[in-house]
Amino acid sequence: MKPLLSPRDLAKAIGVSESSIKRWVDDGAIEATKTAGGHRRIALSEAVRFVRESRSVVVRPDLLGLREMAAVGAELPSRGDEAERLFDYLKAGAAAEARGLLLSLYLAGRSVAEIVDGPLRTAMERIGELWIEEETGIFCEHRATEIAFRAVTQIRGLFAPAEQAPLALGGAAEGDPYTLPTMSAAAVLESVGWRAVNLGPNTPIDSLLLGVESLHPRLVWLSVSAVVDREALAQKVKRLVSYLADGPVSLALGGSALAELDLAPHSQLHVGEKMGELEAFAKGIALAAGPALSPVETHG
Ligand code: B12
Repeated sequence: MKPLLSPRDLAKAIGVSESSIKRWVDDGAIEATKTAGGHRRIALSEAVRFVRESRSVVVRPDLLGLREMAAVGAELPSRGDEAERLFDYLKAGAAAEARGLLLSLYLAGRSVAEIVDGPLRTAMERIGELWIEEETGIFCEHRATEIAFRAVTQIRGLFAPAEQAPLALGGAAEGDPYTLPTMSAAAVLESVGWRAVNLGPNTPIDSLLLGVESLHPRLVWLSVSAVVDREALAQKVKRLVSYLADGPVSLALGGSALAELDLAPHSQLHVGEKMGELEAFAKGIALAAGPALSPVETHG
């Protein structure tokens, strides 16, 4: 992906004149920096924000460093068919098409949370049923997970969180090998202006605590998609909750196996079934804390 674009690149990418882009920059509709020689340069994250908000059509995605979008063409599937189309790509191992579809949905204005909770989750659910009927099911599942992971990583790469943006830290619990949910949580948080440090799958709760002590995040997320020792993990999560209790750090929990832990409600504990809830929760924290914590840029 290109980190900085010239007005000419962006103009060609969305099929408008270079002078229009320069005018929008000068009017403040597009944020840009200037090179030592006085040339306007637009950050990719800003170009993406503009494309989404102005509902521009990307005609030359390669100029944004997003050539995968060309693989799906200009015609996006209708809402009801998105998951089906993604499932077909994931099942067939069509990596560029899968990435192109998810990127296109994002550039067309859908939020990261909507994409993850919608087509991505549904397509992965269907991928998860393949092993029951097909010998190649597990092969397909592993390949699809890798393709989806890379797609979410690529979307995450479109954000450039500001240094002063609030920090979130999280991962998948110990014994949990699932990579997509926790990576998606990081992408969702960055899409609404947070900085996110994802510790990834199989993160010991004690290591998460060490991370809290050293990084001082404002929000901690924990995704639980697989539980090995129910009792032991429930105890550790309870310890995490009481460690964070009454402090400034909020805890968000979710994941398809979270219910197995049977956690009692707690004022510091925010349980969600979808990424949309994590997004709303993060936005709420930033709003309640006022400008000191408010994300600088919001793309959601
Ligand atoms: C990929 C996958 C795997 C991969 C994961 C690889 C990887 N690198 O991540 C691997 C190969 C490890 C795997 C292993 C197994 N799997 Co598996 N797996 C899946 C699959 C297909 C997709 C999961 C996924 O990533 N989904 C995409 C994410 C984005 O969606 P999500 O997990 O639903 O998360 C959503 C919410 O929970 C929420 N959320 C998640 N985290 C958080 C966090 C916060 C804070 C919030 C607010 C919300 C939130 O938002 C997300 C988006 O809406 C699911 C299918 C399914 N129905 O889920 C099966 C599935 C979960 N697996 C299943 C099974 C049976 C297994 C195995 C037992 C298979 C085996 N015989 O070995 C093992 C067990 C592993 C273990 N240690 O427990 C079953 C579970 C059935 C059950 N309920 O018991 C499923 C449902 C498949 C099926 N239909 O049979 N699996």
